[in-house]
Amino acid sequence: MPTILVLHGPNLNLLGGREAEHYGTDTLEAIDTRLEAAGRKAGMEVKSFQSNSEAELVDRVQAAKSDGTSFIVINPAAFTHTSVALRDALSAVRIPFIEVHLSNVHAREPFRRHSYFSDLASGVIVGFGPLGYELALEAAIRSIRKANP
Ligand code: CA2
Repeated sequence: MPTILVLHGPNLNLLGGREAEHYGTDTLEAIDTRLEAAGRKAGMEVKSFQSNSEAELVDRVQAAKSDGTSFIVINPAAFTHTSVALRDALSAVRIPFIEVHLSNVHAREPFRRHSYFSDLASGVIVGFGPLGYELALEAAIRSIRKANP
């Protein structure tokens, strides 16, 4: 069964509380549960991992190289704008990935417009709130099916 890894960066464990105007009202657990169900329906396994630590995210991406992960959906959160280390990890493992942002990063502070990931990503989804993860998962599922007819 193909496996899709969903990675969430720092502070996304706080979803569902403050800053609902930017990030919506769903908890991360609710988002992950929906993604797992959508994956099951498509005959694929969805594994989710959140960390506030850059090192743990780098380690998880490296582990994906040998744990059967076919595709990664990632919201690097604040690391989007800072992390060469996470970018290098994604580049090194050569697993296709989609970058997701809940908020429209282009309509916020200028520093949020630059991403260390977008040029390596298969695609980028911004501004649709939690729905963005589901759109990314659907794109990942289609891409896996296309590669394995
Ligand atoms: O829009 C997104 O998904 C972001 O990746 C979210 C990051 C932000 O640094 C990026 O520029 C855009 C921040 C995630 C913080 O999440 C919170 C959730 C609830 C309460 C406070 C923070």
